[in-house]
Amino acid sequence: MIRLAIQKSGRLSEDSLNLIRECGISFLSSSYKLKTEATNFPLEILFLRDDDIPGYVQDGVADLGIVGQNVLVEAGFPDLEVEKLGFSKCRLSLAILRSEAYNSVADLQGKNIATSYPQILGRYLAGEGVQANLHTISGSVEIAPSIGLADAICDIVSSGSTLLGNGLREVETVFRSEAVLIANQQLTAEKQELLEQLQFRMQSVRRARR
Ligand code: PRT
Ligand code: ZN
Repeated sequence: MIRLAIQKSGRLSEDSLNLIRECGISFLSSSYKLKTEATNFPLEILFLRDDDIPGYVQDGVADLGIVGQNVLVEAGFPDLEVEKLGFSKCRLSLAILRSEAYNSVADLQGKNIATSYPQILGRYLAGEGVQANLHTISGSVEIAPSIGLADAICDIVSSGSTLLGNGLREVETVFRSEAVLIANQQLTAEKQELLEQLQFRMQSVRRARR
């Protein structure tokens, strides 16, 4: 039996469940449950908040997980990634008020930047030789500039309409993300074999979708 953690309710949930189903795995799903067992594959599915998934897989509470690379890398466990899944594509971008002038990332020197991704942003700015004051906030990052809380933000963007609606413009792409399959690094031989079977099926599903 192998244990897979997926997001309980959010942007990754439906695509994660669909992928498992398309792999030919059946299970009884009910949205209020915390876990469920597959009926035709030795798989247990745990439903968790996405932020908790990398740590649980690192610690072996779950053997496998499906999570966005943004959350995985921010949590500090990039090495757990074993397979790109091709959904929930998005980017982590820097944005400023539309009325502000902007030439290059050097313009952010000494500025206040609000983000939920201080690790990824901090590394990016260090690589660009820019020193800024990062303010970590967990939600509603995009309203920070208009209420005077920050000069810029760094947040997840997909269509860009949230930025537009908050009078912001995207000025730099910091990180590109998609959903990935992650695995604990000390799986038993039996679990490793199950992981390989799952990866094989996931790759077939992706090929068939193209
Ligand atoms: O409750 P839990 O902690 O599990 O979920 P969550 O609220 O932290 O995460 P959730 O469900 O919002 O997102 C899960 C993952 O989906 C993220 O970590 C990303 O990997 C991925 N993803 C893909 C996105 C988006 N697209 C996205 N657009 N996550 C968030 N957004 C936000 C974005 O920040 C913006 O505020 O959606 C808003 C709309 O985006 P636009 O650009 O299309 O307007
Ligand atoms: Zn989350």
